[in-house]
Amino acid sequence: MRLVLICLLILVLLALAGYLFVRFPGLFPWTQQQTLPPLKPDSQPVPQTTPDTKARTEERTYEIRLSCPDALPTEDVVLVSDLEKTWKIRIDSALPTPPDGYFPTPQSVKGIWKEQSGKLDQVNDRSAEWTPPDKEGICTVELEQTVLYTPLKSESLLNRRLPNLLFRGKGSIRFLVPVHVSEIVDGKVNGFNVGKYPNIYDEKDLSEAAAPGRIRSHPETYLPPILWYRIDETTKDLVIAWNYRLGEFDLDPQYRPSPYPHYIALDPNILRKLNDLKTRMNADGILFDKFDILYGFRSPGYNLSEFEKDGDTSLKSEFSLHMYGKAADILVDVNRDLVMDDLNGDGKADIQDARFILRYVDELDRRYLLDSSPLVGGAGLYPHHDFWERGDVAQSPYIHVDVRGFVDEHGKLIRWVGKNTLKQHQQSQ
Ligand SMILES: [Ca+2]
Ligand SMILES: [Ca+2]
Repeated sequence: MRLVLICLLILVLLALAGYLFVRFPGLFPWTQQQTLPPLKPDSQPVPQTTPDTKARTEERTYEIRLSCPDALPTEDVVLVSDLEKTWKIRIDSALPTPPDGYFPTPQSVKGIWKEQSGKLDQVNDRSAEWTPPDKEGICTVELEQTVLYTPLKSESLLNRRLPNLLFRGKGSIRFLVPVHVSEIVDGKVNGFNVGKYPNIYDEKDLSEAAAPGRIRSHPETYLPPILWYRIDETTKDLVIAWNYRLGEFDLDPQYRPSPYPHYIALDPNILRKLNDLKTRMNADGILFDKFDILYGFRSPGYNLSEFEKDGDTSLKSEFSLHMYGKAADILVDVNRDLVMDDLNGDGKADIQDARFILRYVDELDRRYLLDSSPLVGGAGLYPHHDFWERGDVAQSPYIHVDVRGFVDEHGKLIRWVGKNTLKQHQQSQ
């Protein structure tokens, strides 16, 4: 009986101790470390199906390449050749790719387009449309984009704690906006003398032309240019198409000094034609990077004054297509001695080397004619240029090409051989 009472007392004490332990654990501090171990926060793998907002996010950068599919190809600046047009901009580069262990498609792609000037409309995350401003200059359009990748579910189950990956990308494209003809007042724009274009509807002006009938039949070719590109220290070296720089189409300031800014007209088709010609010649193994341009644009202010000053020896004509930005006098000069290279391999650099290029121009122009392309044009062979104002610079044979857009009244390509001006010049000394 006494033993039973002792057992009952022990049971009551144990029950009381159990009650106190559950109800007031603080009374048993020596037991807490064992009974309440701290939980490790990452001890339980959490399967992911959507971006884990609690997961660590690692940031990376990448580069975006933008291009304008309607423009001349260049890595540098887009030559805006139409102020009314809306220019499409697209992303040429692919989205960044994540390393192994991530969903192959991003969880989100967000883009913000920004324009310095002009009007910009975002079409979607991959493209936008830009309309030029009224003001000339270089305008930059930028795209900032973020691309979020999340780890694959299996990676989490394997207890590999991969972070979310957030790629930040940046890209930009520049446009060279020309000034409109309406800014030319009294033949001048920002101090630069453009001069006065001959009037194609004036019989007196037409009477000076070598072939007035052709001008009457194709007035659109001889209307004063609408757009004018500013050339100064910041724009002269801009690559506007393939490897051609804007300043190459300007008069050489070394020999014709006049302070910047200069302004030139430039038909993008003359650049396309030079590139077609170069590509065709390269295909035949005649390797060079680009043509050297003796003359690109010549303002009427310069061209007509030279014509009037020295009409007998000058090669400049009253309705020269150089005044319309539709012509270029070119040579191939890989060895950089300012003289046409010996392209036909006969050991001499003379008019035969210019004729060698002309055969390719003939082939191109016949193709353009079949395609009714506006790139069809005239071409002339010259044994020497007429840069008397250039002092002792070496003389070179060269070829004139243009994109007048028509052939003669008999349907034949317009071709001519220039005067041997060096001889005439020397005789006149
Ligand atoms: Ca040479
Ligand atoms: Ca030769």
